[in-house]
Amino acid sequence: MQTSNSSKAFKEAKKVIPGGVNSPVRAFKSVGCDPLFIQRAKGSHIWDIDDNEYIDFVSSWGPMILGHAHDDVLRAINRAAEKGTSYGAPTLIETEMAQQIVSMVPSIEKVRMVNSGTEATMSAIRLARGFTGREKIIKFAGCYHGHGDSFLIKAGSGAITLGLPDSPGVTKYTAKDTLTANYNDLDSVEELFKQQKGQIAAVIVEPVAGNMGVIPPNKNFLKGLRGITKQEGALLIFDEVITGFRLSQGGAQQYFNVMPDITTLGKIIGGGLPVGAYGGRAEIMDLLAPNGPVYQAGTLSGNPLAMSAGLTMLKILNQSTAIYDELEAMAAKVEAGLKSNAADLNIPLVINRVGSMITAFFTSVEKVSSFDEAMTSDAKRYAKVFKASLKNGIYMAPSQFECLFISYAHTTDDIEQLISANRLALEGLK
Ligand code: KE4
Repeated sequence: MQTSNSSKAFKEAKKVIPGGVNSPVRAFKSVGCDPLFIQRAKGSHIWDIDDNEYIDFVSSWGPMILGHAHDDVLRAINRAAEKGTSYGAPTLIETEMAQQIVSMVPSIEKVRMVNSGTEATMSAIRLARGFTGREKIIKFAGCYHGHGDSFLIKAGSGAITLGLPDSPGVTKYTAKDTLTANYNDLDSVEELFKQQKGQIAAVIVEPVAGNMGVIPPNKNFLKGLRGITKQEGALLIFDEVITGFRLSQGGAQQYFNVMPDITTLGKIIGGGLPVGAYGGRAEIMDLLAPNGPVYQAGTLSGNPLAMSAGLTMLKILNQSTAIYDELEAMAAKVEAGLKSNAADLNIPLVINRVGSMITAFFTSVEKVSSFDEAMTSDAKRYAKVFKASLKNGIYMAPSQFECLFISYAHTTDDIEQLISANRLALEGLK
């Protein structure tokens, strides 16, 4: 497999784009090879600019749950584009989109559209601070909520991958208002509320951690957070940018039956176009301008093309739970196949999966249910498996600390190819 055109393109890109990419994890830095430049995608497959074909398990980091270039989504975008691309004025499809989200996400009575997951989480904590009149927030080490200043403290995703969990440029005054607890450790949360009595506006959490690799919530973790925040008069924010519409039609809050005060959304909601959103009870959301004093705005928020793509996707997902049953069955097959490969070859591996979100941690610890346990992973081993899999036509996240996503477009044959490529890659570790 030759990828010389991608390497040449990367060289060119680095002359005019910092690091040659518009988002750090795309640079393949932690897997030690040049990134592939993609020319097109359809269904579960993508092609790079050297015409190599791969089965895609990155799914654009989550949005492509129905596969790439879905015919209905493309049709919707084209139809919308013919009428113009942006008006900066209210449109009927924004109301329709909001009604769709309200009908699917149990805790949301009102929702505001923005343009990315980062914008959604930044706005959600501002709203929580405005609603409670408090200034501090609690996040969890290893969780990633986008690149807003308040979140780049012990952050996950690319920040871990590149070893930059606390970014320069975040002022000490901002950092002092972000308290960090440990995922799956309710005591660490209670301790912070004790120390900072009456000062904490919100706890923001990925209901299933996806940015330190997949870490499921322990049995009472989410319910425990709900209880502590209620008792302390703080808001609970579920960052469902990954889990929203992925774990079920109502996301993680429906899957685990725990209701947050504010939910942030992204990825799937845009059908591959730039969309984020945040929503919650009307009494909270009505604090937002122009109704209330909490300001948030966006030139392209609710963009008609993005709404058309996202609404089409949500309507398909909302048609039947059979899609989620199918995703579950395929993902369970992947989990079983990877586990049996590792057992046969005696390679220490911990596989975490919730629905169609999977991570294989290259570590010999018994379980990975915390940030510290995730950090015992051997990123070099992951890199070797990543590159060997790529050579066998499997495109996975170029980082140990991300998710492998199963989409509705994946076929049994795709899954079998993943499992056999993984076996070859593990054999290469021997
Ligand atoms: P965006 O601003 O990238 O749309 O969303 C930020 C965000 C917020 N919350 C969660 C739980 C997220 O996972 C993300 C973004 N996820 C990463 C990958 N895990 C995006 C990939 C990238 O940074 O290029």
